[in-house]
Amino acid sequence: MTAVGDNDRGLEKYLRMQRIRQFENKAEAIHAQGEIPGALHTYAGMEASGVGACMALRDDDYMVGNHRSHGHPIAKGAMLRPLMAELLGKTTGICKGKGGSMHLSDFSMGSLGETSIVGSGGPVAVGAALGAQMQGLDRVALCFFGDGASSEGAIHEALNLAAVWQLPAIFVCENNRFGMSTPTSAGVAGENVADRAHGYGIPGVMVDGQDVDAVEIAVREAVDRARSGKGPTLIETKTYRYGDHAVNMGRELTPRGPDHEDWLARDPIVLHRLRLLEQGVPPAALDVIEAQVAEEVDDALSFARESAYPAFEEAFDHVFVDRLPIPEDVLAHA
Ligand SMILES: Cc1ncc(C[n+]2csc(CCOP(=O)(O)OP(=O)(O)O)c2C)c(N)n1
Repeated sequence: MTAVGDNDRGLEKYLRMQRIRQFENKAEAIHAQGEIPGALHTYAGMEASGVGACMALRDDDYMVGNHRSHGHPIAKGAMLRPLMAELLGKTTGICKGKGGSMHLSDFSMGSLGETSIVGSGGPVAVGAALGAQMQGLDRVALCFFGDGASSEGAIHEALNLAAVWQLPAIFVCENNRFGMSTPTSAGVAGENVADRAHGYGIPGVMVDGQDVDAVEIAVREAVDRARSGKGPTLIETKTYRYGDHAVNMGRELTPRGPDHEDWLARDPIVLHRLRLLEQGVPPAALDVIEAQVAEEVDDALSFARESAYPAFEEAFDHVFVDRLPIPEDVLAHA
C-alpha cells in the first residue's frame, strides 16, 4: 500500500485522526462526570474510515453521518470548540445547543447532519446528491452508515434510487463488527455488505478500514466516478469499535471475539504514524501535532464550559423551520 500524496497530506490525516481520538477520550471522561447529557457514541478505533473518506472530498461536498456522530464532522474539518459546546448543550454549540451529541450538523463544512435514526442518512444523502445533479453542480454527497444500518430499508431504498438516477453519491458502510450487542455476522446476511452493490448494478468495494490511505484511495475513485456522472459506489470499510456501543452503556453488551486483541493492535492512528515515520517524517513533528491537539481539545472544553446554556424562553427557537416560501415557478403552476 502506498501512501497518498505528500507529507503534508499525511500529516493532515494524522492531525484529524488525533483530533477525533483525543476529542472522544475527553468527551468520554466528562460524560462520566455528568457534564454531557444524553447518550454518547464514540468513534475511537474507526478514525481511518472517517478521515480517509473525508480527505477524498472537497470542502463543498456533502457529508451525512449517523449516531456515532463526532468523528465524521471532525474528519470533514469541523472545528472543536462549537462541537464540544454542542455536546454540553451550550448556546455557542454548532446547533446552538439544541442538537446535542447525536444531532449535529455543520453546514459550513458540508456536514448535513448526524442522526440517531439508524439508516436515515441514506435518503438525506440521496436528496443532496439529486440537488447537486439538478443544479448542475459537480458536488458529491457521501453517506456514512453502520453494518447494522445496512439492513435498514431506508439504506436499500437510497442505494436503489441513487443507482437508478445515477446520482453523485458515495455510500460508506463502516463495518465495525457490531450493531449494539449484535455481531455483524448475526445481523447481516452475506459475507460482505459491499457484495450487495452487485444487486444495484453499481461498484462495490471493500477496504481495510484501519488504513487511512487505503480508504482515501477507494473513496477518491468513487468520488471521481460520481463527479463525472457515472453514479454511486458502495464502499465497505472493515473497521472496529474500541469502546462500548455508547459510553456507560455496559461493556458486557458487546461480546468481544477472539480477534479483539488483533484489532486493538491494528490501531489506525498507530499504523499511520508508523507509515509516516517510514517515509522519513521526524517523530518530533508527530509529537508536536499530538500536543497541539491536546491543547485544542482542552481549549474547546474550557470554551464550552464557559459558554451559557440557552435561556428557558428560547427552548423552541432554532428547532423548527419557519414555513419556507413556495418558489415562484411552482406557484405559477398551482
Ligand atoms: C431505526 C432505528 N432502529 C434502532 C435504533 C437503536 N439503535 C441505535 S444504534 C443501533 C446500532 C446501529 O449499529 P450500526 O449501524 O452498525 O452502527 P454502530 O453503532 O455499530 O456504529 C441501534 C439498533 C435506532 N436508533 N434507530
